[in-house]
Amino acid sequence: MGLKVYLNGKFVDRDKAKISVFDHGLLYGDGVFEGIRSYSRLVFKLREHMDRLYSSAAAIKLKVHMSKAALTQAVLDTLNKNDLDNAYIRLVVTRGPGDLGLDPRKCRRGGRVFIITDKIALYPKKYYEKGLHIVTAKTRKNYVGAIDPNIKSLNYLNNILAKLDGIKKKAPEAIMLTDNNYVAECTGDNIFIVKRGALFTPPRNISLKGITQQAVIEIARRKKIKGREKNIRMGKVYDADECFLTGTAAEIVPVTKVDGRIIGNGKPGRMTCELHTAFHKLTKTDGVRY
Ligand code: PXG
Repeated sequence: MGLKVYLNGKFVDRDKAKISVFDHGLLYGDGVFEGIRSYSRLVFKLREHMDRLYSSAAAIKLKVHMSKAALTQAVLDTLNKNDLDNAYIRLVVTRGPGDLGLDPRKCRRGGRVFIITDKIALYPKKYYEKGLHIVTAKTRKNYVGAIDPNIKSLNYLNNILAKLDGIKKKAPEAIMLTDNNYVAECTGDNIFIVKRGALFTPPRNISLKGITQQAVIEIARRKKIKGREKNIRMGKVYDADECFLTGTAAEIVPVTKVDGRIIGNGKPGRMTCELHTAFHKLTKTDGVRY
């Protein structure tokens, strides 16, 4: 049996899972999404992802025509249907089909919901053993007064442009700066630095409040590691003892070189490794079972 996709209340074969070319999600990037992961049949931080999805939707005045409980159940049902133990889950709500023109009121038939679940494509092992070599993107992060970074929308062009800057320099990730030169985040990951045993990450008003980032902060608090949100300039990243990125796909991945400069001793840091071990432990216990 091939993979089934949940599409507006039905399960359809992946080849038949299609949406209209008139969907404003496609025409204008008008929609929201979540990338979620399951570990050994436990969906990690599912409630937090659902909360963020509904907050993103509310921020763009997109009505999700399903209750949070019903949509949560649909995620679990999709995983069961596909019998996936370790999965990547992509949950998407679009504005739905409507006439041309960006007025969301044109989408009278309401939002469209789909859930793709698939085997997780893990990052190469060498990323974790050697650490990433990343660069600063030339492209600046959208000004917060234009697009709130906490809306996880389908409009990722800003991040894709930064990703292209990274690709040009053969880097697997790129740091995005705000228009006034503060470190915001990477194209699909949050960033942390470690200095003299304390953890720092950019404030949430200039970057997405990552669910992995919050899990790391929670772990650090339990381990009595000092840390806080802080405005960070690139000089502080170059001068850090350790640097790492967090994200649903990456989990916690060490960074050992930034813009050609070696970070710390050039190897994945001790605190980074300790946090990753604790994070793995958390994924084994913290989640919704299916
Ligand atoms: N910043 C940005 C801009 C992101 O898109 C994160 C930080 C990390 O957040 P989480 O909540 O995942 O810790 C993200 C997350 C994908 C994909 O398929 C992208 C993300 C997450 C999962 C999958 O591109 N981005």
